[in-house]
Amino acid sequence: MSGREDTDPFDYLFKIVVIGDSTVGKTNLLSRYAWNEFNLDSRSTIGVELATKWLRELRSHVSDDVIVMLVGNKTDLRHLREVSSEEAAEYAGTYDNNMTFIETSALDCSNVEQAFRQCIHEIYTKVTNNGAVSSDILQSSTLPALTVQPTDSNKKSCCSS
Ligand SMILES: Nc1nc2c(ncn2[C@@H]2O[C@H](COP(=O)(O)OP(=O)(O)OP(=O)(O)O)[C@@H](O)[C@H]2O)c(=O)[nH]1
Ligand SMILES: [Mg+2]
Repeated sequence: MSGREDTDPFDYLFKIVVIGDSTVGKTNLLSRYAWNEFNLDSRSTIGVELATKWLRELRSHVSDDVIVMLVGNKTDLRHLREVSSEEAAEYAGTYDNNMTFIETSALDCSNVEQAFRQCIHEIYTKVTNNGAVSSDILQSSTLPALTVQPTDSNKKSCCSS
């Protein structure tokens, strides 16, 4: 794109905020996606605390444009499941909530890459549909393929040795 600095490798910069109750696996989801790392004994993150009624809080503080995805983590702990996939999907899909739903395991890598890719893709689609891209992209009949660069160029693929 014209005017872009040679040193800037990005066309877009999207911010993803991971919120939820303590110990649900937010830090490990991020570290699994970004560095393919998992920590069985991770320390609690000291920072933003949005655990209580987080969805209502989130909706009241952000614009309607924000993409929200409901992630059910720790699917590897099958025997401890408390909410069925169907129940969660139904909750996510209600008109008021209007969220994509996905289940993941940061431990065994299930759907981690897919969750972030889907989220990024939804943001990208929304941004481009809102006309926030240059007209040369909008004028093409098909949008260019979306390439998601890993945070770390040395990142291994999920669960590879
Ligand atoms: N079995 C299993 N354990 C997980 C998974 N994800 C995280 N854990 C474990 O759950 C615990 C908490 O994980 P964290 O990623 O620190 O949780 P968090 O949501 O960041 O917690 P806070 O920082 O306190 O809000 C750690 O012992 C992790 O090893 C998962 O997918 N499966
Ligand atoms: Mg954390």
